[in-house]
Amino acid sequence: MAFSKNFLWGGAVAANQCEGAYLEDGKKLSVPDMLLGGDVNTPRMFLPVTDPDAFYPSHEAIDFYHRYKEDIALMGEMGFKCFRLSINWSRIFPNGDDEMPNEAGLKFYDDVFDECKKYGIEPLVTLCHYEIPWNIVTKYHGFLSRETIDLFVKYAVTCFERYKDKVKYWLTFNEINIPCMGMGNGGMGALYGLGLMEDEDIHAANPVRLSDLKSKPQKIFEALHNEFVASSLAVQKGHEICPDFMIGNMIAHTTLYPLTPNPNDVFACFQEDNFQNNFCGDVQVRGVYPTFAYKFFRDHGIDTSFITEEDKEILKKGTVDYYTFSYYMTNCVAKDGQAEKTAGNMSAGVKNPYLKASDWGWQIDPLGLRYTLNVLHGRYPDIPLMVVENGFGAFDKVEEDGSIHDDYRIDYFREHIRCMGEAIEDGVPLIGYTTWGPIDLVSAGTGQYAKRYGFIYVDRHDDGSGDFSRKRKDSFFWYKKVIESDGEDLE
Ligand code: BGP
Repeated sequence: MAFSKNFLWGGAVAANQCEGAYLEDGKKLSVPDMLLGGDVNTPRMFLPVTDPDAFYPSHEAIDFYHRYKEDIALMGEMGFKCFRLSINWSRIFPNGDDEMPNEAGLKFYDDVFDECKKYGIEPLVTLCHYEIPWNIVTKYHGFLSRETIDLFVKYAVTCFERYKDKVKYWLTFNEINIPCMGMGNGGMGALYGLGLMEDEDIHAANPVRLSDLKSKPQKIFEALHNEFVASSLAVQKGHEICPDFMIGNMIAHTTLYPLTPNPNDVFACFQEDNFQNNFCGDVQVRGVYPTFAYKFFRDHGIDTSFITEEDKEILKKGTVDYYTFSYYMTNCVAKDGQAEKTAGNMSAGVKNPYLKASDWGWQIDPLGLRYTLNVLHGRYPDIPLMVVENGFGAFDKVEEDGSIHDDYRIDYFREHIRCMGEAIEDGVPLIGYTTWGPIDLVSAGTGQYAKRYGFIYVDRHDDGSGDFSRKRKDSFFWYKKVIESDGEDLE
């Protein structure tokens, strides 16, 4: 049997994409609350002030805040061993820099973790899944300010102390490498990941497309450095509070292949892969900046005096206990910029002629997951790995009798799980798998509800209609069987 009895099977969500209740019980605005919905052809827009007439998908999301009991019961019914969720920073410190935490926010997550426990579900908690309080963006320019390091560490310590008896598995920042997508050209990655915007965008008179935000690379890499330091300090504090904590990093891993065997393509791919996929992991797992990062900074005229000797010590002492990543697709890289492009998670890539893609242009590559797991184990041989996001965004159709036949989703998962099992047989220490969006939720990239990932359907639509009721899709019963059989029964 490839999968052990204690393999962590489950699903993953983010607070801002499922909770809603965006100003309830003391919570204040955070980054995603400022974003409108788009679709595959329409980018999400940012509005500096809340427009009462506009539709903001995260404001109500799927109303998990009021329905978590029903949702966790459904996950329990599927046999989940693990539920990855994030704490919304602005529920705990509504402005990010408040003196005292907000008790109502702390209590909400106590209740959620207690509910998980009822079903024997282990929570896996991301401290920051794009949920930087809006006040930190406007007052501190996100992680560009070193003060934000202290604010994050105070928030992390508050959570560690409060939940130390309920939560063992933690992640510091979701997809910390997204500012490196597109070689650090700003935009969505800088805002989501670092809370970083230029003043002219923060105070823009008209809506701004996320793809048009223009943070400068010098600021992006300085802010990213501060985030590494914040993450490492949180790891150290967490271990002081509870030596048993498992605290990990989280990387958006879009695995890259050279488009052709032309050495120019191979080397371009090597460089992009290093920068996009390996740079942040190396800092967080090995505790040092890789040499290729310094070369990149030199080539791009980035002054690295922000990497102080004292910070280097912090990075060395605060390395992570396990490496986690999201895996949705692979893309190609070509030296020649004319090659045909395809869409991707936060960044576009070059189309692979051998792969099919989802309706959003994300290429489907199960074997790529086996390859990725082996490559990562080779790079970080001393720590376990976990796939904390993988899934298939698709349009679902509800039949007249209420059933939802999502065999395309089952096919996607079946092949990815098969390849994970093979990777375990290859010798990869994989400890768990949480699918993205076990329940339909708001898409981070497009803000859509119509891009559905769930085993559980939610009656909520892009025009704001729907009664939020939940339904089991065919994939619900299939995944239950997979978990019950420890990954043996994939039919
Ligand atoms: C990852 C994010 C998630 C999630 C997922 C799917 O990048 O960590 O928050 O949303 O991608 O992407 P999307 O929602 O754009 O389909």
